[in-house]
Amino acid sequence: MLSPGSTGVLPDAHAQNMHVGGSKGSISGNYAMAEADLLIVIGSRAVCQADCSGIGYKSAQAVININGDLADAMHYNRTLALVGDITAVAERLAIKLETASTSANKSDWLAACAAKKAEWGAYKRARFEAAPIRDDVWQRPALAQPAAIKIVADFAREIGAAKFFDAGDVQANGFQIVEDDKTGDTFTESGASYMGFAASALLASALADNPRYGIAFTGDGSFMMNPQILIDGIEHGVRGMIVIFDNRRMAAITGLQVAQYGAGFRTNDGVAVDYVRLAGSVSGVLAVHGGWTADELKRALKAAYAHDGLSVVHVPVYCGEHELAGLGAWGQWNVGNWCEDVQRTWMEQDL
Ligand SMILES: Cc1ncc(C[n+]2csc(CCOP(=O)(O)OP(=O)(O)O)c2C)c(N)n1
Ligand SMILES: [Mg+2]
Repeated sequence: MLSPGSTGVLPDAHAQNMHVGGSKGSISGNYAMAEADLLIVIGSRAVCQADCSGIGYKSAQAVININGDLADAMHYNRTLALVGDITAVAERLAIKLETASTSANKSDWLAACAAKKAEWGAYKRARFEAAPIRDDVWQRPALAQPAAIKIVADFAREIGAAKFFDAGDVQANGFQIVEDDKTGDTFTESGASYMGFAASALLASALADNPRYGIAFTGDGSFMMNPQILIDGIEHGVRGMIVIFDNRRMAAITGLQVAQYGAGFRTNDGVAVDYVRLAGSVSGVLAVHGGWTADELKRALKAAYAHDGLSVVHVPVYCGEHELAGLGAWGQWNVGNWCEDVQRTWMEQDL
């Protein structure tokens, strides 16, 4: 089970990679978090995005925590802490395990996990392949965010680009979507809730000795926290792309409002912004419209990538109640009026 900051530590298709877990999480990752009777932590800081989402670890009877940080190693009760360099500890353990026999129920557990992973795979696919959905703001069908992000993530893999995910639904959908086979391909702000992180991270690549082409995935709300990146990006010679997923609202917050109170409140507006003209007004930036369909978005990404410098792609996305418009929340989040319940069940488990 991965935390959002550790996608790629094991290839995505590996049978024992149960995908991301936590308050957004996945069907398979959260299943493993809820059902495992032994928890082996490797290097986790146990912050909210990693494992304090209420879903873990209700069945765990014991913890082995391999960690370089003493405080993190002792985060849970009933812990055997193996403190030190993770690689060195893991290597010594692996040598010992070569001669040990596996427990009798291991294959049952792996089969149950594989079934949940297949369920998550089918659930994701339905959303990735969803046709554009009629949207009230755009007054026409537009791609939903999961489908649009998947297209851009696949393009990043094709060209070997680093992916930077901003705060909000863009990030939550992002780490649910990415299917990395190695570390270092995806960067999130790991729960710091720093709106504007993605564009800033892209700008930082201008300082690198060997800069890598990067794609910043950002929402309309987060992008407007830091639009000066367009000027600094040109000034410092960034090569990369900013993709703005525009739902004309702070959808992550609308989603919480609807889930907690049954209504959205002042997290959207009626002000249209033409991000192609806004970004295109900065000399040196190539700005293109991302279109309304998968094919149009793919063409826009190619055009943006062909520009030897900083480019911006404006992708209007659907936002609403349609079931294919989101990747779901599979955990319990310790926020707002949920806190009491989440904390009570957390304290009950005594881990
Ligand atoms: C400075 C700051 N204010 C408020 C928040 C809370 N917050 C987290 S995500 C988000 C909205 C993000 O909106 P957008 O970038 O448009 O992404 P969307 O959720 O719509 O995809 C807000 C307000 C924050 N993280 N940082
Ligand atoms: Mg938004």
